Amino acid sequence: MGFNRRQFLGAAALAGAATTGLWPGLNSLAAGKTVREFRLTAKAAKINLGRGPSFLALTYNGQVPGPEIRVKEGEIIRVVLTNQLPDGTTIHWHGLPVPNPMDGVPDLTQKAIAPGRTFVYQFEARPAGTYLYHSHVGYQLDQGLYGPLIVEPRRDGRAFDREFTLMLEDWAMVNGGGPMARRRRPPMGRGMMRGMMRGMMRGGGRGAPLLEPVYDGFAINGRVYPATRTLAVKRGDRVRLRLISPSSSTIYDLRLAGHRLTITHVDGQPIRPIKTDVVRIGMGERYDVEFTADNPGAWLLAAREVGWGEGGLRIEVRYQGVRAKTPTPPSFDSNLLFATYYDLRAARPWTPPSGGGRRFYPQLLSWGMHSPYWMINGRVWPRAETLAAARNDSVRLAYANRSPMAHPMHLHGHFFRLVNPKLDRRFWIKKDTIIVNRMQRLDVEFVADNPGQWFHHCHNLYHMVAGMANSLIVK
Ligand SMILES: [Cu+2]
Repeated sequence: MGFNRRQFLGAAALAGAATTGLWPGLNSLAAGKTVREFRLTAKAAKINLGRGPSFLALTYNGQVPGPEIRVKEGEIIRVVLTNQLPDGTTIHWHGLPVPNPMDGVPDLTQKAIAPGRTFVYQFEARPAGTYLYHSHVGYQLDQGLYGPLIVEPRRDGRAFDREFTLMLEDWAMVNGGGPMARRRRPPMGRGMMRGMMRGMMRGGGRGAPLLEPVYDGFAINGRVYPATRTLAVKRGDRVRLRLISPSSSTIYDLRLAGHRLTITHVDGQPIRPIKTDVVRIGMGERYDVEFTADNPGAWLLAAREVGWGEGGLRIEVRYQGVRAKTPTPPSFDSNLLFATYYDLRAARPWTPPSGGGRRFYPQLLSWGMHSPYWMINGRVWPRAETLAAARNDSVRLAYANRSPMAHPMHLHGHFFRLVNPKLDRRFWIKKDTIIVNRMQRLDVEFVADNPGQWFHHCHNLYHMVAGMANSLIVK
């Protein structure tokens, strides 16, 4: 997304002294640190994804995705957000453990910013990694309010020749975006379940949460193939892709034809590099992958949408000097190497905490058979449980998914570790969003070291709005 970055640096990157005294809890960060200021205006704008109709979406600065925010680890990010929407809005810095008042969850960490008003977010960019920012109000994320957020390490140990940031987007190309789509998709595509969901939709009534739209465009960086920007490589290049999913209700299996990928980071955090043919990426997840350009040609990086099948998300990777007209798509049929969460291990060992209490919270993920609601432990946000932890407690969340869909569960303000009984605890991987497959049991554990009340929810936006959320208080 170099084009976004240039445009943006000219307008906004300033260095200067941080303001002190304005932001509770941030004074200690101000002294002597470089402040990077970015100006974002949330507004409706007509967009075109290069294929299909032009339509009204919600945008930052008139573009989708929003401009790339890229800083160095330890710098202060300062974002001046002006709301030109007819409704309230906020920005959440997905994955970054920011101070609670900066976390951007309406009615939990701040009041939604009213139309016409401006709000300043300011926090230290740490740790390095691939993140995203997005609105946390209603369905605004599915209407276009998101952008990439990259925190570069002070020193990058991994050498590469080219880097591309790819935002993987699901779009309903109607005025107003996702939630305005007429066609909805039931949690299971066919049979009995579909009949039940139809009943639910009729019974839902006004103000009831929506089912996921049937998307008519899968875009990368705001462009639908073949209007996507081809990734140009040279033979011998080491290429890094930062894959980010701001999609609202699509999980992708991605594969690059002609190449094997090496995963180096999950949710921005380094792992021991591991080869894979397929990368599965859920809503809110990020993967940094690399490949060596050792197979000249024109190739497609393409996805299958898990549970839905229909392909659509794709982009071309083309070697310099290659004349082939049509790029070769990947096959998903042969015996493929598929690195799962449980195959991954952290790059560096960590020391599990010894002090602090222990908390254990079962989290049953379920679906209301006769209601349009999605639940954790049978409860619908905001009438949900509050999980409590004292500072530096070790907290375990034990997910049990008793529903017909996968749920990418996301915790704010913290990274958690995936409990992996096959592995020495010191190498458990660090994530902030994790797919819990249907009928799966999966545990995560974290140290509650960031005080405040934090949102915890399914990152399928339609499930979140339909109640699949609760909160964690760290005192
Ligand atoms: Cu869900």
